[in-house]
Order: sequence, then structure tokens, then C-alpha cells
Amino acid sequence: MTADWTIEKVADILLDAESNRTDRGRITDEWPGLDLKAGYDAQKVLIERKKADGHTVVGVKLGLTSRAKQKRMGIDSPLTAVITDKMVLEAGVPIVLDQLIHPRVEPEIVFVLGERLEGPGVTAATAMRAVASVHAGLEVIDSRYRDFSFAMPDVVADNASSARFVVGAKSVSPDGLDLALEACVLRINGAVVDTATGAAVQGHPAEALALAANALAARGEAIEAGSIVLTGGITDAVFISDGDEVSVEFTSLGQIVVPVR
Ligand code: 0L1
Ligand code: MG
Repeated sequence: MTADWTIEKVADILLDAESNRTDRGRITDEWPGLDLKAGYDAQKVLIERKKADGHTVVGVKLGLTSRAKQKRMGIDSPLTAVITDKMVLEAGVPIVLDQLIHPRVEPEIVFVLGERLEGPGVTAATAMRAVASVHAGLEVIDSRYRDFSFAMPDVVADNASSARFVVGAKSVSPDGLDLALEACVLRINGAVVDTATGAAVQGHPAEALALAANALAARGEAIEAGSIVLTGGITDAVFISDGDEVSVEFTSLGQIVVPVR
């Protein structure tokens, strides 16, 4: 019954799906009242529940910042979500399929902020001034919706399919980097499956960072100094299988290699 739905119920259903490794249909099909604002409110409840369960927030992520991903999902605007310490995969640690539903991987350009960034009015140029270092990244996304099929409020409530992420050990100063031209090759078992440059992310990853700061400001939040920011998949996300070796290799930011088991 539509009347039974609340943002707390949405968060609990999605957290149960994550911990039980079960996918489900779109919540918006059952509760048309789940609009974008309610989706972000449910995401906030979900993150509060994770914090109560021992997670520490380490930063923010953007999703659907590239045309490749927007086209596949049929959604034409980016979204923000929250990343925590329990999502971090350290170097060499495998992606364990038993812990996930139907994971996909995507290369990302990652910022670590040296200064607090607060909108509104943040531009790509002012955003870059807050960046202390730039890194290669690999995100593992794992929608709690069947076949990754969702409307915007569903995926926002699901914390943008967040599951795991790797931040490359190589730390590069933003000075002198042209991140629009930074190229990346995504390989599975040595075979190239996709390539892209940083321009795929809103024209430049700094645009994505500015977008996040301004979107968070509209909800009364800022990006704190020290935060990790995943700027969005620069290629489409690809499914992985047991025994795979995933590699993302960037021109300046270095390489990440992750086994799957
Ligand atoms: O990191 C992302 O781009 C995820 C956004 C949510 C959409 C998806 O699950 O692909
Ligand atoms: Mg991503």
C-alpha cells in the first residue's frame, strides 16, 4: 500500500537487499511518491544507518557524469552519493563476488581535497584550487535493483549503486595536468574492453567536482577537506566474473590491477 511507504522503509529495504545480496524491482513502481527529494532523503537515512553500523564517511561520489553511462541508463543528469571506509578496497585486495549481487567496474578520476569546498557558485577553476592530489580510481558498483533498472529517485536512494572502490597509490599534483586529455584503458584479463579520456566526465572532471559542491550546497552540505571524490565512471561499467583480473591504466595517474574471486 502506497500509504505504508516512508524514506526509512526505503533505506531499510535497500540495506537489506545489500546485506542479503538480493536484487529487487524499482521502488518507484510501488511508491510513486519517491521523487528526487525523497530519494536524497532516503540516501541520507541509509548513510546514517551505515554510520550507526560502524562506517565512517570518507567522501562523496558522482554518478552518471558521462554520456556513455547516461545513455545506457536512460537518465540524463548526474547524481551524488556518499562513500565510506568500509567500501575501500586496498591495493591487491580482490573483489569478492560472494559479497556482492551483480558487480560492474568502471575507471574513475579521483580527487583528494586539501581544502573544504562549499557551494553555491563553485566553478571548475575554484574547485580545482581545493584539490590536493589526483589519483587513478576503480569503482565497483552493485545496484540493489534487478538488471540495474531504476529511475533517478530509485538510484539516488540506493546511494548510486555504491559498493567498493580503489584509489590508486600514485598521488599526482593537479598542477600542470590536463585532466580533459588524461586517457584511460580498461582491460579485463589483458584484453582492452574500453578507453576514454577525462573529457568524458562533464567535459572535465573539475566540472563534476564543482557540480557536486553546488548540488550538496543546495542540501546544506559541503565537501570537507581530506575528502575523497570519485568524479564518475569515464567509460561504461562492465560486468566481471570469477578469476578475472581488472586493470585500469591512465597516462599520468598510474595503474590499478584488481583480481576478482
Ligand atoms: O558510479 C556510478 O556512476 C553509479 C551511478 C548509478 C548508476 C549505475 O548503477 O550505473
Ligand atoms: Mg562511479
